[in-house]
Amino acid sequence: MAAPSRLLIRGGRVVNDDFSQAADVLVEDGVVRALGRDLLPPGAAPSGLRVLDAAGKLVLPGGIDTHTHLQFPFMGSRSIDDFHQGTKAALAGGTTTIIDFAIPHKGSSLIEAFETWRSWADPKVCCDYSLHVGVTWWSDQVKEEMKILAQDKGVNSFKMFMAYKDLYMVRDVELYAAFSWCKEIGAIAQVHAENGDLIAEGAKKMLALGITGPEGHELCRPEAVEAEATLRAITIASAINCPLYIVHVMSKSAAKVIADARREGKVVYGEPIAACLGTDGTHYWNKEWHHAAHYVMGPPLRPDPSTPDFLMNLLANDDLTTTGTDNCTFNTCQKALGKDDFTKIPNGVNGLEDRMSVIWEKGVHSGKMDENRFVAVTSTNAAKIFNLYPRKGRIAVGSDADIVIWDPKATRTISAKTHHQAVNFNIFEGMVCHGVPLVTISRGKVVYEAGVFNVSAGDGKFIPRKPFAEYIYKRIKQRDQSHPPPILQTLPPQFPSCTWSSVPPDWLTYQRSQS
Ligand code: DUC
Ligand code: ZN
Ligand code: ZN
Repeated sequence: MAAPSRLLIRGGRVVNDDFSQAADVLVEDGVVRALGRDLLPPGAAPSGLRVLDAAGKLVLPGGIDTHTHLQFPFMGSRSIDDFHQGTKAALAGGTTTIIDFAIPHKGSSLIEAFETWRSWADPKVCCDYSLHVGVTWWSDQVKEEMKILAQDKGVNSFKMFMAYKDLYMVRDVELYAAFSWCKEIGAIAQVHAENGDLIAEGAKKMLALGITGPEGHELCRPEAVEAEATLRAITIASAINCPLYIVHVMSKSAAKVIADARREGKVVYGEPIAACLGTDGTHYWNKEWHHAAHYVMGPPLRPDPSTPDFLMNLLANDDLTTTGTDNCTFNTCQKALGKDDFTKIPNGVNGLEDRMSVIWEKGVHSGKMDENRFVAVTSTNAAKIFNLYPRKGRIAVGSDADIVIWDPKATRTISAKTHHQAVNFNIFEGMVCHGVPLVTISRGKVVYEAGVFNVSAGDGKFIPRKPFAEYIYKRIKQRDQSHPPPILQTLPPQFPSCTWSSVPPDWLTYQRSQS
C-alpha cells in the first residue's frame, strides 16, 4: 500500500458507541492523530493534507464483520467470493475488518489450516482481517495447537460445530473439553448451535416423504433444533464458567434462550447476521427453485416473518451483541448441486457488502436503535470481545483510521446487478436502504469514494488478537475467585456456611461408611 496520506475529515459528527460529537478528525500514518473542533484554521490546507468535507454526515468507525467464509471449500464447492472480491465489496459497504474462519477437517492440523487460510488471504485481502479457527475433533494435538495459536499466532477464538454430522460436528464431551481449554488459554469459545443428529434424522424423513426442494432444508431443522443446541452449549459453558459466543443466531427461540441466560448473568454473546435481520425464510417456498436455493444456509432463515424485527429488538436492547454475515456465497450453478436433493445445496448466503446498510435501515431508520448502538453492534462490541479494541471499533486518538463517512439520509437500492460481490444473486434484492457509505478509509487511506475503489489485492493486513480479552475475562476471573462454577454451588445442608473449597473432599465417602 502506498504511504498513507494525511487526511482531515472536517465538519462531521463523529459517532462512537458511547457518544457522538461534532468534531474534525486528523489522520496521519494510518492512525487517528487528533480529534476536535476546527482542527484546521481557516485558509488553504497545507500541502500533503487532503481535506474531506463531512458536513451533515456521520463519521463512524469502520464496520467489523465477525463472521465470513471467503473462498471456503465446502459441500463439494468453494464459495465464490474470494478474499479479494469479498473484501473489496466489504469496503464498498463500509466494513473495514472481517474475521473469517480457518476450518480443518477432522483429524487434520489446526495450525496447518490456519496457515492455509493465511496463504489464501494475505495476497488478496483489500481490508484488514483476522481468523477464528475451527475445532472439529479433539486430541492432545488439538489442545497443543490451540495453545500455540492463542499464544503465538494471534487467534483468540475457536469455533465448535454442533451440526454438520460426520464432517465438523463434535459431541458434548468434546465441547466440554474444548470450552475448558479455551478458558485455560484465554480464548472465547464459539458455537454453531444446531442439533446435528436431529438434522440428519429430519433430512432422511423429508427425503423419504418426497420433499427434495429447498423448503425441506428448513423443515428438517426447525427452530427447536437451534434452541436446544443453544441451551445445551450455554449449560456446558456455564458449568465451567467459560465465556461463550453463539454465532449466527437465526431464530426467535434461540435468541430468547440467550436473552434469558444473559439475564441470569451468564457470560454469553449472541451474533445475529445481516440475513436474519433483513429477510426471512418464506423464500424457501418461492416457486423458482434457484431463488429458494439462494436462501439456503445453516441454520436456516426462519419462515416466521416476525423474526427479523424480533431479533433487531433484541440487538437494540443488548440481549444480542454483535453482527456478522456468515457470508458464504455460491452462484446459481453451484447451488444446483442440490437440484434434486436439498441436503446437497451448498449452504450460504451473502451479506458482507450490505450488512451496514441493512442494519441502519432496519435498526436505526426504523427507530429501534440510535446511531451509537449502531456503532456498538456493527464494530465496537466485536472489537471488545475479540480483543481488537480500541485499535478497531473506535474513533479516538491512536486508533487505526478505519473510518466511514456515512450519509444517513441518502438511500440506495440493493441489487445483484450493482453489488460488488462475485455472487450472481442477492438475498436483499430490491431493498431500499437509508444509510449509504460515501467514503471508506482503511488504515488512513481512502479506499472507496463515490463508487470508485482505490485499493489493491494485499493492501489489507492480518490483525493478530491476544488472548484474555479484558472485556470478557475480567468477570470470568473474578467469578472464579469468588464462587465455584454454578454446577457446584448447591452445598449439602450440613455445610450451610461453607464454600465448596472448604468441604473436605472425602466427606461424603466418610458419611456413607458410617451408615
Ligand atoms: N453455514 C452456512 O450457511 N455456510 C457456511 C457454514 C455454516 O455454518
Ligand atoms: Zn455455522
Ligand atoms: Zn459460518
